[in-house]
Amino acid sequence: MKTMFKALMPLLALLLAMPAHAVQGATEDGYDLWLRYRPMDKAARVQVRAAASSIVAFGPAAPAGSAPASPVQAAVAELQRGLGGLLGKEPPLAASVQDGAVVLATPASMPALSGMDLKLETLGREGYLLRSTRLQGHKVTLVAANSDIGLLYGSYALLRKIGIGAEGLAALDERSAPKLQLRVLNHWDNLDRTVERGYAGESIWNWWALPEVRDRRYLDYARANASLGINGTVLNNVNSKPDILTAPWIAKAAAVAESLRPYGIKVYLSARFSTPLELGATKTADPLDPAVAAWWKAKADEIYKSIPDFGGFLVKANSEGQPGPQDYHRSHADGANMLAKAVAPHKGVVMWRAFVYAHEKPDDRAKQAYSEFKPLDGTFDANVLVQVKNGAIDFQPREPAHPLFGAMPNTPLMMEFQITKEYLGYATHLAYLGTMYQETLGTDMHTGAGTVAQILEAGAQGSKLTGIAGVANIGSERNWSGSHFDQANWYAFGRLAWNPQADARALAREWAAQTFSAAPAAVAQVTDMMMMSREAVVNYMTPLGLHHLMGTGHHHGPAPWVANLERPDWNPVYYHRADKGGIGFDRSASGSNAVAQYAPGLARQYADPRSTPETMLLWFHHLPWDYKMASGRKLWEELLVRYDSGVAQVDDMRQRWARLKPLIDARRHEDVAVLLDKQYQEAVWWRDASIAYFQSVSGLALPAGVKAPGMPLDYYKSLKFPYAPGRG
Ligand code: BDP
Repeated sequence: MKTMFKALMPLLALLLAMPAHAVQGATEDGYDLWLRYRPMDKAARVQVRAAASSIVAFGPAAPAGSAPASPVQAAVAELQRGLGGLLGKEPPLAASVQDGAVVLATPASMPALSGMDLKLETLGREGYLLRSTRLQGHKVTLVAANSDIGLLYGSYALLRKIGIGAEGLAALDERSAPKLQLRVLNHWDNLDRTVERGYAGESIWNWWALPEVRDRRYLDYARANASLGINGTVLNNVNSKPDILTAPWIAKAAAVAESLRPYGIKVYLSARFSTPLELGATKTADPLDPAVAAWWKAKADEIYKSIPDFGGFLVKANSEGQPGPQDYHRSHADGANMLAKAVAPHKGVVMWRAFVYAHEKPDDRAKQAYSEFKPLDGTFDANVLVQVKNGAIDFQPREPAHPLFGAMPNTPLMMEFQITKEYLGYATHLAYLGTMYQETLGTDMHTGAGTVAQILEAGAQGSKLTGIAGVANIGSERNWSGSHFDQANWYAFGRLAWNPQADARALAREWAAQTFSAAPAAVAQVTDMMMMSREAVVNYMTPLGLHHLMGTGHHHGPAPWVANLERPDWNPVYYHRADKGGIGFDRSASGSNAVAQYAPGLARQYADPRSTPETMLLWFHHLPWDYKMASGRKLWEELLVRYDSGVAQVDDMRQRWARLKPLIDARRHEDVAVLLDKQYQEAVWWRDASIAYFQSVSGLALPAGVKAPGMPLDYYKSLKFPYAPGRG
């Protein structure tokens, strides 16, 4: 007994030393996301309570038990829930301003604000101000905004501040307004509830049961998004079906829109360009045909009758087999403008995707979007945004920023990031994408307009439209995203949509504190894991600028050997071009000259392997295997080092996570540990298969100390995954 007690002593000591928030929730399943609101430690509770002991809001309160019907009701409900959880006691609603109250007010609901020099005009429609101040003689925590939705965003910001353990509220003075106007999720959700490139179960939209049955989850979805400032969602896949625009489906979309509206989230739909033709309503889908334009106009009117604040259409046209205006020898602008005219009277927008490439064109796939869209600059209607993927190929683990950013100054460009990890290990691999997003957003395009973030924020000449989209990683699994850490990518996307210049590390820290534990040791360790995670994936999958090496169709696992697909630009060999002489895609002037699509400053940098960042070396250059790298190693050796370091980084993450066990609730700790083990195995697989293949083409020996692949190349080639998820 005595020895047992002795053995348990260190654990006991650890438990006693831990703050209250560290060890709760042994059975947490991740459903609560970052809105967990677990009790703070006592000292902090006392402090915060003094500044948040009641809530004062104006306007009708929500009837008990019913879902909020307005942003203010949503804000009150969230403050009660959040402060109730964090402080252990739900603050009551007070009828008038009193000491210690959280007061939610706009100049309209509280005219006194106008005389207080709060500079609310700097906040725009959606911004907010948080301030400890005196109001009607009382010391209060003021959440002020110009609109009710600003109050909701401000309330979430206040809860976030408290949740991450920021110092007391006594000297609070913070203002924030979103830098982009449209902050939108793109669901690639099909009408049969499958999700294209989804790894988190079925679609959360239970289309079959809608519109009568509204899953309670829609409300939690709205809360999570509003907490980040996301204000739009495209409900269905860009590979769209005509049915979505028929009356029964419009009714379903309207029901979802109604659930999301109190949270400031507008619904958009992906439209298939040939819809009227396929529904038999017109004889063509030619955008210049008056009957076609009239059909779309009437359709828009019909949608707006059910969804008065409908956001508009997202369109994938003439891309990967989707129909589009080019089928009728019309331009992308002809197509987009026809749809834009249909929604314009209702203040809707068209988000027209620039993700186009055609195998009939022998040109480098990386060049095609720019070649097609740049000449159209300035020809789009005022309510069209061109939605551009972060890079010129396709959501690879690392891509240089798309050359279109900064190249179309007269057209509002919208960023499209992928949150779901189609090419970064599905929901299995830990890869925090905040760093990836920041890398693109922080790229100076050398056009004189600054970084991609600044270009997005500035928008187009003479237009106020700005925006960003993220392909959602949300599904019906309890933890929403397929793994706990993938929630961080939704979070980081949303926070960067609000402020594209935010710092990925700061966001990781915020997320970790709210999601796992606010204990400083846990936050630090989780943040460090997140910050190294994406580079680890790049290292074991696509180091040094390699890209598009994944398995065919499902995109799972390595397949650099694939060379037999119908379209050349679907084959990995098209991208890595490895042979006896060397490896990499020559996009300099001696090759495809894709570098010339960048502004001169950047083009010069990318044109020369010596000035190209090594992380993108083989994206832009084909180099001999013995090319001398900055490290002094030969390219072949460097490649091997990178593969090894990717695997080692996953092992490191695994060990860091194991050490966190005492600080993380048991179930989620176990969930993550299991996935890290699987990630490790898959990292080894990527390394081994890639080395086996590149060795087979280079004919080079493995230097001493490099572990040989575990299996012969043919083994890796023989692996098949007919049931991999996400095929839609
Ligand atoms: C690719 C996906 C495919 C999408 C396409 C797109 O593999 O499922 O339809 O992007 O963005 O990466 O349209």
